[in-house]
Formats: sequence, structure tokens, C-alpha cells
Amino acid sequence: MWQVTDRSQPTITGYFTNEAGKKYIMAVNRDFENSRTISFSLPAKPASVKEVSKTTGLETATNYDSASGTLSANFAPGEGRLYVLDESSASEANVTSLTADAASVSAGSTFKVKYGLSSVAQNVYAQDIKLHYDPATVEFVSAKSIKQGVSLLQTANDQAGNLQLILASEGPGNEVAGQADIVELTFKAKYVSQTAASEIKLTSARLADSNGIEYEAALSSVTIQVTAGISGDLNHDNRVTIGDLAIMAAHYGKNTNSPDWEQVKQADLNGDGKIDIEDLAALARKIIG
Ligand SMILES: [Ca+2]
Ligand SMILES: [Ca+2]
Repeated sequence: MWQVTDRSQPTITGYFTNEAGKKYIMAVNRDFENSRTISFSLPAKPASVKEVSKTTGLETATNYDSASGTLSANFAPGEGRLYVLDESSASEANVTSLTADAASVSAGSTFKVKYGLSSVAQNVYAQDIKLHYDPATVEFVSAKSIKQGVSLLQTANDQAGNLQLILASEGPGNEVAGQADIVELTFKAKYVSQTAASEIKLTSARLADSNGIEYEAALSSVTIQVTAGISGDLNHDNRVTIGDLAIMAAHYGKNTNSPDWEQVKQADLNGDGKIDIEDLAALARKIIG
């Protein structure tokens, strides 16, 4: 799959495949005295060939020509270069999807996000899915399987916005293949003082087939606008009324040193770090107005 065009060039090539099925080629100039321009041909003509940078470790562009399947590079004496192939191989055909049922939500309203696979190369029997959401703007409510024959066995959620789902298919006939919506997640928008973009993203999606081979699927994300609440609307019903004044009155006297300040600080209407008569008066004016 990787040939030195001019076989008289003193070159060593080695092949590696990583856990996720990605293919790497190490090419080394065996001439320790002269630099050489070495050309390679790839009869399989993969979609792209990148080089792993020796300084940054990042995949960088090469002069690979996918039409002819050729590549060349200048090698210093004894230099090795590490290339990575994009062959639309099995692992790269696994692509996740996240879709939301709303583009914009306000405090207190719920919305749903669907996790699915938009293309799967092999039959998937189990999935270990990790997501992250912004706990300052949304809270996780629940998750359920929406695919017949696929069970959501475990749901773990922490304060930092990390969510993990473990799924398994209930035997042959229920394996996931091709394209499918799999889990419906319900979130609730939190009160925010300024409209914020809230991202929900997959951080890992490991799929496994009936032989126990694991594949890392390509990740995806979705962003929801969480719209700002009305100033003084402390019970988040989108109105400023006597109920809000009562909540504020109940927190009267609290300040930035109070242990529950994070939960009550929206009652500090003028933002001076304490809930006092000025805030009550300002809220009362809003109720009259
Ligand atoms: Ca209210
Ligand atoms: Ca205040």
C-alpha cells in the first residue's frame, strides 16, 4: 500500500495501526550522509495523507496528490517521517450525531437532544458514550433509549457537566447498523442573566461489535441559545410579581459571604453584593411599573 517509487533509494518503511484503526507509515532515509528527496506511490490512493509533525505532534498537510496517489518529501540524512493515512477505513465511517429540538430556550424550559449514529460501518452491540454540557446554563434531567432493542443500562452524571451512557443491544436483530437515533436526552435551561450559547458535545463515543472489537466514532456537538431571564424574575415564570418580591424578602440580608450566595445572588438586583432594602425597593418599582 506504500511503495518507494525509486527502489534504489535507501529507505526503510514501517507500518503501524493504532487502537482506533488509523494507519501510520514510518519512512526513514537510510542514507546517513546525504539528504534525499524520496517519492512514494500509494496504489490504493487514499483520500489524504498527512504527516505527524515532529515538533507539535499535530497532523500537517503534505504534497500528496490523491489523483495520482503520489507523495514526495525531502529527507535529511537519517531522517524519519511519520505519515498518517485517511482511508475512509471502518473506524472513520463511524460518525455520531447530536440534534436538538430547539435552537433557543429560556430559563426553566426543557429541551431534548437526540444522540444517534449517522453512519456505522459494522454491527454495533455496545456503546460507551461520554458527553459534556455546561452546568452553568443547563441542567441534565433524564436520558432514555429511543431505539427498540437497545437498552440504556447506566447513566452517570456529575456536577461538572459530564454525562456517561452505557448502552447494549438485546441480541442479534437489535444491533445498530447504518443510521439510527439511539438516546433522547432531556435538559432544562437554567436562569442566566445574559443570553448564552450552551454547547452540548460528545467527548468520546466507543462502539463495539460482536467480536468485542472497539471503535472510536467521530464526535459531534450541538449548541443551544439559553436566553436571559427578566431581571427580578426570581421564580422564572417570565413575569415580575409579588411572588418574586417574596423570594427576595426571604433572602433579605444575605451577601457575598453567605454560603448560598451563588443560588440567591440574582436577588441582588443592583449587583452591589448584598440583598437589602434597595433591592426590595427596585423590585417593588418593577411590579408597579
Ligand atoms: Ca416571576
Ligand atoms: Ca443589592
